[in-house]
Amino acid sequence: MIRLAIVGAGLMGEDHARIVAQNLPMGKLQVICDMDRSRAQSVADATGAADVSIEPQAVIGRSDVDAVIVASPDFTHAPLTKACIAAGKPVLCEKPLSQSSVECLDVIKTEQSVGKQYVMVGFMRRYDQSYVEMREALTSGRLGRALMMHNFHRNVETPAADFTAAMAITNSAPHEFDVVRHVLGTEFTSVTAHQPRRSDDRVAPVVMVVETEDGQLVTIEINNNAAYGYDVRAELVGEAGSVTMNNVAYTRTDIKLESRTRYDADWRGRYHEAYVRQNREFLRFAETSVFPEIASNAWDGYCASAVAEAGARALTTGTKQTVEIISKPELYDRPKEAAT
Ligand code: ISE
Repeated sequence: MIRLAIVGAGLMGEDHARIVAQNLPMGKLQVICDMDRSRAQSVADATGAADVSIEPQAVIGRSDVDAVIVASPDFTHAPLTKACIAAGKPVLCEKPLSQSSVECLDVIKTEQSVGKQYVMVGFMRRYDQSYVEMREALTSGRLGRALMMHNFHRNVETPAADFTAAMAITNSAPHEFDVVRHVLGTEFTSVTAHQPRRSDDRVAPVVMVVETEDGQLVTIEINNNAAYGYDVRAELVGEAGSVTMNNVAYTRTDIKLESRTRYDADWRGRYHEAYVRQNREFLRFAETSVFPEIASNAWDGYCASAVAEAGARALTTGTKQTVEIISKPELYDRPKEAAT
């Protein structure tokens, strides 16, 4: 039994707590921590967590806490993750590890200094069955060499009034940056970013074209104001065929010459199964110290931030930007599986 602390009791902290309470009997919710005690208490009441706190650093150090899920605001992710490494506690940090690649490198250095991996980054799409099957089509060789991957990522509306086009790249697109690197088994080399014009002052879609070191082209559309529903799609094109993600809906209703399927309002329903799989792997990692084969690690968190920074520069300058990444530290070496 792994005794878990969840730091941050907002939308994602609450979702993680529910997933552990309802789906993962090998985890015990020990502490829910939030700067707002009443918010922590209401999540604890709903999920049966043993205790609440408003002190994240103290929680990380508690002897009755074996592992930590960090779901607090983005700017706290790296410092709290470093505190977990220092305390020798496995940590599942919500994405992004940091919006700054320099800060991600700081986390990497902290892990290198202890010579062991403690950090899983919450890029849950790696566990989504659609991407699992795309990756498998490549690694098995069935699809031939990968040529392109097209991605659409649409939200109903921006989460906050001050959400900008740059944030579409640094906050939403990291999911695509991570999962595309994972599916293709390669690194990005350059990015361009473009925007159509809207008729109002809402954030317009951002369309990126990203090149990989293996010569593939990746298109990514982020539309944070798509209005109609939460909609993520992708198509992986290889030399021998293509794999397209189906919309996930349990039913279709056909009435009065019309056919309807539903969209989720946000990602929690669409990726529920992926979150459950990810969190199960995290608990196993906490129990066995064996880093899960497909999980995102601190290096992956760094790569996602480095591409996002290049993407944001591409948008501001209107020019193609090189993705600068350092060479991968040995600690993060994994066998390269994708067929070339
Ligand atoms: C948002 O930033 C997220 O973090 C969610 O995981 C993602 O699915 C959503 O579409 C993003 O906008």
